[in-house]
Amino acid sequence: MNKTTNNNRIIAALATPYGKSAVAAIRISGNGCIKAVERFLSRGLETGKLAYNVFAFGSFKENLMAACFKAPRSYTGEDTVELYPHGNPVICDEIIKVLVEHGGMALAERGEFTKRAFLNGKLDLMQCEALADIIDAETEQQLCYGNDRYDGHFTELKRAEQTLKNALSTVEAVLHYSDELENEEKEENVSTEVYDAIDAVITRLKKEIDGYSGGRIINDGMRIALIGAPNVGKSTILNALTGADRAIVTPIAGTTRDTVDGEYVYKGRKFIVTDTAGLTETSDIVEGLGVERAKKAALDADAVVFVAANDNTEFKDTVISDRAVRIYVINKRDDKKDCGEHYENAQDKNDRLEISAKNGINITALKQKLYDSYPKQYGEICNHRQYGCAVRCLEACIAARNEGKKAQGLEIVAAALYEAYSAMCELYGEGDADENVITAVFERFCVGK
Ligand SMILES: Nc1nc2c(ncn2[C@@H]2O[C@H](COP(=O)(O)OP(=O)(O)OP(=O)(O)O)[C@@H](O)[C@H]2O)c(=O)[nH]1
Ligand SMILES: [Mg+2]
Repeated sequence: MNKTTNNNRIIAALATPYGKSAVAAIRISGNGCIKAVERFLSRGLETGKLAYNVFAFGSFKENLMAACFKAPRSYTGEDTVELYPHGNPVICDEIIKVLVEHGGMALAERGEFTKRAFLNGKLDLMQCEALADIIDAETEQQLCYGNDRYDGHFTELKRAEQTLKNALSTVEAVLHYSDELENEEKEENVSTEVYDAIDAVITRLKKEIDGYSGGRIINDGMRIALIGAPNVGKSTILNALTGADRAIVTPIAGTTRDTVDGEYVYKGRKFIVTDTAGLTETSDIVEGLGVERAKKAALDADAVVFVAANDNTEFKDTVISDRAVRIYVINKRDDKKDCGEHYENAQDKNDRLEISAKNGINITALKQKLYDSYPKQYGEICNHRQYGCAVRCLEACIAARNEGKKAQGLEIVAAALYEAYSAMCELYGEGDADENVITAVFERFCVGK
């Protein structure tokens, strides 16, 4: 998407939830909007000042607070107006109707204000994603992580982008401005500094890519699969962990057929637990499909809780991802006492945590064990789009380095470096970013943001 193609129509939207509240906020953006809104106000707006005003049209009248911000010193980088009427849908609908029908404004699309901030260079794409994560945050950790990314606390990737840019211009300068030199001489002119710089970027990218699952888990929650034979108490564990009656529990083996998800937050971290059908050999078609889904849940999980029961039912194994954590739990130990917050004190023999899901014994210990499994390492990358850009950049850097070693010609090195640099630009939404990617990012936002 070409950043200069910003459509400059004036947009308006309710920025607060639709319903009754003390105050609501209506946001308007687009150059010329201050004058356009002032037509309906009893007095003029003063930049950066929130002041009492009256919005009136025909027989409709609303006493409200209003403020305006002049381009480029506003959130969107355009002239903006914010109106704070009473939080009543009838009032807000009427104001927006007047603005659209008589003020020539358009209703804003999802995330359109932030999209304008991006198109006007106020925010990069990574910051926009961080903002969406801040708005979606359900836990303290998600909020901190979003704010750290939004505020630019992670600097390494941006530095790597600059390093690549410098390396690319060095290589291109040699290519374009030393026509009289032979290829080998040109090669020598690209100092080892360029290759050292690429090596540094490779090291950094590998670290970032390794930290991806950590970032994703903070943002989306840690995915836990409960895996075991039928009737060991997996559904009871799901209910105990989430403190809700999520899954059906009966004494009949094979009760759970489909996967059932539940969520909980423990000490500011988010966990998504998937209860699964008991792993068993079966000729029953429905149960067989359930077993397939259970195996898939185990494969997709960040932590797998293998459950056995105290009645000699054994652990069932299944394939899990390399990075996933394994936790072994023996359920139905009804005689054990709750150990409170510290699982170290729990009956944790041979790394097998003994619990009674039915009586809530050592459930806190299990939560603590899962909490301790949260990845310690994470960086700036936390979603699939960002991961894809980082991998593309890394592959191109490795190609540039290998071509450099083989001395196969500077043109090839330059092309690989260009590919690496454009992957970084894509990460931050710089240059001609793909319209579909941009649309997908801003569709995550609500209307009015
Ligand atoms: N005594 C005792 N019974 C339990 C405990 N946890 C679960 N149960 C009982 O074990 C039976 C099976 O529990 P579920 O939670 O449905 O077991 P499941 O592993 O989900 O079973 P499937 O869905 O068939 O795979 C039920 O009667 C539960 O009440 C426990 O800690 N102690
Ligand atoms: Mg079950």
